[in-house]
Amino acid sequence: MNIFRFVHISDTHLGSRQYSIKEREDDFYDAFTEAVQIALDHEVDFVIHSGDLFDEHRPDNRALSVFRDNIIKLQARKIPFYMIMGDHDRPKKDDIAAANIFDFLGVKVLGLEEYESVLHGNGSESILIGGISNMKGMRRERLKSQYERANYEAADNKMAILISHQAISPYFISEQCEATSEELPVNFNYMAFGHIHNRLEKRIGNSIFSYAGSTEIKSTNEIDFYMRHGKSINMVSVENDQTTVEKISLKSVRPQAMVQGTLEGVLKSIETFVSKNRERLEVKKGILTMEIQEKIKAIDVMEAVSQYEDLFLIRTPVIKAQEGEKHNVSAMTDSLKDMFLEYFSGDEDTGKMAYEIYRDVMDNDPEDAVKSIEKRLGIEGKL
Ligand SMILES: [Mn+2]
Repeated sequence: MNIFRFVHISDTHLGSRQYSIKEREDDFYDAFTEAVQIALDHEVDFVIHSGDLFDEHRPDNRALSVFRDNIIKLQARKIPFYMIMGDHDRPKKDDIAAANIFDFLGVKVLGLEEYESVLHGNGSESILIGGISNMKGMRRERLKSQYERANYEAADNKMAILISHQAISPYFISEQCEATSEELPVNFNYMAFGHIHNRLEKRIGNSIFSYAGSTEIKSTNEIDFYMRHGKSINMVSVENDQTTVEKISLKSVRPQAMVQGTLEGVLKSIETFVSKNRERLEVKKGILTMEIQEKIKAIDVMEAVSQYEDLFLIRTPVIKAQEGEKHNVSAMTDSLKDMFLEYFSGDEDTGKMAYEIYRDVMDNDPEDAVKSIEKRLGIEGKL
């Protein structure tokens, strides 16, 4: 029988603690545990994870133990866990991936520096699983040739899945993308992608390309999408050249309300949110983020919203009293490049340079970052 069923999970960011709230760390564990339970309940053949399993390359011990506990459950049913590294959990050059510690429990980390594959199953009843960990910064230029290699290998296999963790245009702001959709391989039945936290699914010819999305809300700019579509994982089946994907919603995700305006306006918005989402809030208390656009003391705002303490964990409000200080709360984490340009306003070259140096540091191992910065400043080898 040539059919394989698996779940595609992504961007679980175990160990992440949003807003420094203790409950927010547990939420990421809950969502991952729920995702694994779905895999167990559906008796899948294997699990695919497309990167950012952990929030950091040296995860906290709790994050490691939550991962271990879940992998033990999968191992007991002989369900292997195939994964790659995202930009968050990719180890430094001379280290191994944290997830590698659990290789004896059926965890297989694919392709750290180049494309790598395994066959799941036997002979004619097998499926090729190829993967390449996140390639950005200095590694980015190698991505295209690795995709070509992957494509070449997939052509020889009847059924094949690719796992990758990249920003692909036009699905994301092009300045932050490492490849375009035209550069993707075409011979895979399913392309399991990670990195973009809002879910996306595209049919490309006979194949399906999908960002499964993060399992919890990692950043405030995911809140809108979450409130409309929820968070989910993909249940995928590949049968010869037919691929089908079903989105399965996660129930453990904590709802979040982000509201702004005068105190009176904010109170109205909260009321609307509560009446629309009461069911979700009864599963798990929500988180309330407020920006108050009038002159008022934070303590008075907290007093006014104290009636919602049973439904929300309430964050200290941001008060924006002055005209001109107003800005959209959800836009806070949008284009970082614009923030740099704004900071160096009037000096566009310096703004651009600062942003590029920032990217050098974020995207590379330390030695590579230093090299890249020296090159930018024209002082290569002079230090
Ligand atoms: Mn991520």
